[in-house]
Amino acid sequence: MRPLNVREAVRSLKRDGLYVIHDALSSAEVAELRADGHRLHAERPPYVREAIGGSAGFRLNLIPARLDRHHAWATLPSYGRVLGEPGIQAIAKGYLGRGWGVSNFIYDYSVPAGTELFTLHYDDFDGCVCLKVYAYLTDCDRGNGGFRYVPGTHRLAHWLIRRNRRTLNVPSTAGSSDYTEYDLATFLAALGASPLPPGLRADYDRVRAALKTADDHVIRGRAGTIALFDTSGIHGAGTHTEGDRYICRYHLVDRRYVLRHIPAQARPLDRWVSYTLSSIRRRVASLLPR
Ligand SMILES: O=C(O)CCC(=O)C(=O)O
Repeated sequence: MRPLNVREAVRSLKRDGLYVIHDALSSAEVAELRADGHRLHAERPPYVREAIGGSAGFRLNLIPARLDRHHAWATLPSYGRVLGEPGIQAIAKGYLGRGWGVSNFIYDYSVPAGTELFTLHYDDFDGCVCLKVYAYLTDCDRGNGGFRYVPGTHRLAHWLIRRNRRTLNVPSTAGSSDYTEYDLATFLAALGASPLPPGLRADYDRVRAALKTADDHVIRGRAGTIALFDTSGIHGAGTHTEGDRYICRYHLVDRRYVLRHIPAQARPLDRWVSYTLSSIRRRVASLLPR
């Protein structure tokens, strides 16, 4: 991978929720990642889950704990290819803070079906921050379901997620045990109904104008491009009408998420502090009058 400008990446992620690195991976690195995904799809080892699939396309989900259990790391040399890069590590630390971890890794290969691959949405990773490292393994553009991201929407969604927990009770549209997904209509309705703080009002107006042309927010790139994005921002894949599309993505999560959902990845000191604090909280709560 070519050297990355860490400071610029973190600044852009904070401002836009997105940072795109064109031609980040060499063609040999892309070929290695592509081959690993196809091989796993053909072999279907027990540590790989298929989220969707069929004869034409596949979406393979790899979880670090499952790879540990099956002693499978050696069979997947390309996994560390992107994540092991010092630039990616430094960006993850700069954006997510220390103690970040990896919740999962996905290979996603699709052929044209004339349908939208991922409707526009944002993800709530249990109120924590998730940064996706999304690598293009084919050239990606509007015709083959290009990835869309509406810059700046992550700030609004972060605010909404925090507030939703207390008051708004926005219903989710999809999800799993570790994250929840909300669609665009829900997002706009909830924001429209909320008294936004002055700093976010301008963001809201700008974002609403941008959302009318969401299809213009396709992030075009050649194979080897990497898009880093905060999953609280409005994003999704477009309609796939021509050519194949192959991407892989790493889901990186902050320390709070690691402690709650994947404690095996937490540093022993962090685990100890977290355990001690929650014991103290429980003890104090038990002493308070009901
Ligand atoms: O595959 C894509 O282009 C979109 C992926 C997506 O929406 C997600 O990771 O939440």
